[in-house]
Amino acid sequence: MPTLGEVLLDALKAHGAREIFGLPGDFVLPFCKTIEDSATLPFYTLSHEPAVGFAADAAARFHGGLSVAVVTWGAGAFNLVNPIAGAYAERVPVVVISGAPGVTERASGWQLHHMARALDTQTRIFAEITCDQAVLTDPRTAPAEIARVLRSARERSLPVYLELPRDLVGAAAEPVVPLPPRPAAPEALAECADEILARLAGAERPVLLVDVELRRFGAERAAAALARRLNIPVVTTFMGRGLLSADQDMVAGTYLGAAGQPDVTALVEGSDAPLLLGVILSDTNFAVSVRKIDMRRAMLAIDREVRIGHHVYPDIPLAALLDALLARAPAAPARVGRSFAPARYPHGLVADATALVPSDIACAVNDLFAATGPMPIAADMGDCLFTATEIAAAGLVGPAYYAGMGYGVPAGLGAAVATGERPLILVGDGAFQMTGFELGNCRRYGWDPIVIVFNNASWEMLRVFQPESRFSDLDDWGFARLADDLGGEGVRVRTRGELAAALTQARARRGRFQLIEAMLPRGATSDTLARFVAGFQAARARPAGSR
Ligand code: TPW
Ligand code: MG
Repeated sequence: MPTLGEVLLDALKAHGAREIFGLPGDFVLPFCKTIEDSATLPFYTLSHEPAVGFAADAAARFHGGLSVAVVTWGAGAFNLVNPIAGAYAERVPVVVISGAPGVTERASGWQLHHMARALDTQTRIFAEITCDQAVLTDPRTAPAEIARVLRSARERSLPVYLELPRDLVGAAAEPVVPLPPRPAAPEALAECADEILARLAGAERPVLLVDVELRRFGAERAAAALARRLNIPVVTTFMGRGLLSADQDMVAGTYLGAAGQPDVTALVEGSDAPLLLGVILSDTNFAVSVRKIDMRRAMLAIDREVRIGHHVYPDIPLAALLDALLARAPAAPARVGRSFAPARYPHGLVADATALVPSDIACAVNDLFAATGPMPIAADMGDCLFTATEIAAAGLVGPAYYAGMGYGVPAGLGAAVATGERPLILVGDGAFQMTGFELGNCRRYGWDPIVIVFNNASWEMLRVFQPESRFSDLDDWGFARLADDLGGEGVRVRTRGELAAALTQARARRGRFQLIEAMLPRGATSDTLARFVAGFQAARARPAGSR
């Protein structure tokens, strides 16, 4: 009979996990040995657990399935709380596997090292930020528990938690039998699809607003097909930026409310039938809007539910809904002619000696991609994320809703693993201070991302909201010079010409990470961030109730 460690790995793979990120410790050493010896899934170790969580999160986002974060109990797992909270908020199915004291140690009644308070403290904390959990203390029941937990992760596209006592890794266990997905009730699905199509057909200005759940459930092409069939424009949310990259002709842009392009904002806010597919109703997605969306007319599909007006259809998986809509949608376009212009992005950077501003970076990247093809992008929190919305859609991941700093660099490493392609990482100097050192792991694994550090020696995002505070001034750490010692190559650029040249050179050099440190003046923000701040302040200035 196989061991519990082995059947867990086989089950992860059978449920769509493709890789494991981790950081070993004694409570998880036996399982890490099984990971390595079995070679069921590739195993990448990083330097600090937050990076393990962010890398797994980004890998799951890019390949659209489960990813795995393996850590030791207590000191290791608690370091994973923030990335998993972010994954929960942004609906990413990361499987947390924590080693744990053995069942015999658990019974000893002693305080164990790494124990914060009680044996179950960690489990209870993770229960808040995962959708299903199991502590695998019995090899006989473990396979069924693993099956349930992994199905939950896939069905809800949320993180889950498994705790594996170290003395059970080698215990004999039956293979995990995957549970069948729970389907939608057919009549409810049919009624729901009919109601949506009737509302769309009766509307003058329908719009499809799409967000990350579409990618999580592999339903982007179906959404694009529906939009094409009905000739309805598609707008992505801020979170959903980069969705439908294979069907860009259908995408009118990114909805940023008052901070966005006015024609895109008008499409959404002026719609009399907005269909919101997988949309997280968050303040970054919506609060900057002046009028917001007319929610009485909106149809919202999220978390296996569809809300229309004042009623709810439960148990409607997003992919099943799209299939049902496509099966019923009229074959001929209801509207003739295109009523929207596809999104526009800045390009044609003048490569002269003018000092850089953030939007120049978007422009230079657009030029680079146009010349040499797109790259997957990982962006951190900060103005780099707003700048990323000015880059013509490639695959993009960023913490657009949870907004946690430190995501960008490790997420780029996860992107390298998940896509097999060379990623572009956009990160501010403040965020780079948090997790930039993870680039030191590139050489071991042969990753060679291009990293653009937006160095304004500042927490600029904080300064724009509270300009008087001196604590937002950071030191200039000279990141380009660090690159060599970490196994990469670095260059510092100050002008548009230097940036364009550095990007071309970075693209041509393979095998080592390429760090471009873009020196930006304090106080200079991207065009998008400037609009976001203006919209935010205008919303704040209005009396409550009129927002
Ligand atoms: C984990 C609060 C949001 S943005 C920001 C802070 C401190 C400054 C970012 O500085 P950076 O980028 O990276 O130099 P830029 O463009 O603003 O100059 N701790 C965490 N997450 C968040 N969001 C904060 C603090 C914050
Ligand atoms: Mg900064």
